[in-house]
Amino acid sequence: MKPVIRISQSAQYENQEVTIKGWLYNMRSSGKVRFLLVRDGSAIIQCVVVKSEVSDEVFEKTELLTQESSLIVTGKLVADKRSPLGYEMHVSDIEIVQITKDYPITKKEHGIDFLMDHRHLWIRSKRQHAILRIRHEIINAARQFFNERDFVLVDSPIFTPNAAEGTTTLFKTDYFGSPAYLTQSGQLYAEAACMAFGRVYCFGPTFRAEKSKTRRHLTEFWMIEPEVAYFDLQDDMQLAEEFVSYIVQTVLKNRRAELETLERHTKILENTVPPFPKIHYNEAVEILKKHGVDFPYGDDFGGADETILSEEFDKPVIIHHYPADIKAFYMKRDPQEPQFALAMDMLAPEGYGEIIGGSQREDDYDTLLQRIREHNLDEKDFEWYLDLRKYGSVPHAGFGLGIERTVAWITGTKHVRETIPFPRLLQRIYP
Ligand code: NSS
Repeated sequence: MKPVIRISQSAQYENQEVTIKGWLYNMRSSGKVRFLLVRDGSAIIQCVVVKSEVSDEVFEKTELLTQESSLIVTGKLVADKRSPLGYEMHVSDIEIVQITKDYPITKKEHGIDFLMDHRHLWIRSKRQHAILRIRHEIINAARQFFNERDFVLVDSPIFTPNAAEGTTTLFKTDYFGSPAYLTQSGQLYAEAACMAFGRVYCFGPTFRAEKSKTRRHLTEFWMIEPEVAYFDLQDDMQLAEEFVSYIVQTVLKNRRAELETLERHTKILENTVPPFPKIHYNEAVEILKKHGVDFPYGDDFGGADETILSEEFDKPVIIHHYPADIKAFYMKRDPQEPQFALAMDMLAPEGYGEIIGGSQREDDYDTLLQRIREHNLDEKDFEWYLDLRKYGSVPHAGFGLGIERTVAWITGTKHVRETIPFPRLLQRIYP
């Protein structure tokens, strides 16, 4: 028995006979030689089958192979400078597991709807594979960042009795005869948890019944949300810039090959180190005016505004002090200028839009109760949340980073539908 290896481990087995289990990515022939490109999920390797060096039976098997046929190949790993992997295999044996007939995704151009309908197969393709590998790296780096800093992971529930981010984007479900909603954010529960552990994060799927059909909106997306006791807005912004820079630098370090596959320019990524520019809402409005945008003061920025703002800078930019009227009920207002919330958003460069939203939270019982009433939220649902302002209330702050928009930016992918394995969009819940 030869060692069964992952293709990515090839360097450890130079000049040895090994076995690889995978699928045929592509094949070309030249006279009495067949070049099989075999993928196993870790990488792609070229496997060379020379007629004079294998049995007739093995060579005949190559005639049967089609794209995405599953197969097990055995042979010797030899260094090859021309290949991206650095190694190729000189095949001695082939075992066919299944011959694939009529694989739907071929080398010809397919439309996006066709590809989205075949998402379950499309994720095998090079580009999609690279994006999802980087997604994995981003999530891993995000967890590592918080774990290294003594944050405790406290998962928040998915079924909730109330809204966290406004009542217009709630998905309603029937919870044994009572209404329940899919969570829009784990934040409110993270606030409770930070009073127990000091520093926490939650990470899970979040849901928004977004009627918007933009390249930045999913109805189901993943958000990682830290929350820290005794933190103010300044602390929060600093944590956010250190966090994003850590993620980007980790991807640059560990996923060069994938970034190359995606032909991603890395200059702005390399430049993503603290400090990030931090501008007041008023300054952002001035920038828009300078670009001739007729922006109604007091509004939130739209996608086109965000693109203009982010293109002013060569790394992510943080905008803080949004008008309190357009922001969530839980945000604390600046005591010095109470028309502004102690809120911040981080915009990714190159027009990829908002990747982080965060704030310092209202920590005064009476003020928070008043906000809940102003927003027409049901006080009863928020009793537990108000308790946090009764029993040892302290200043605290946190933020949420949207994984898909972050993947879109880092990988240079225009639309978030390619940044999650199985996207849920306004008009898509299949496959
Ligand atoms: O609505 S957010 O701006 N903020 C919150 O939900 C806070 N409760 C987070 C917190 O302070 N703990 O959403 C945060 C991020 C936002 O910047 C985007 O990156 C992402 O979540 N987001 C989305 N991604 C994809 N699709 C949709 N619909 C979406 N909505 C928000």
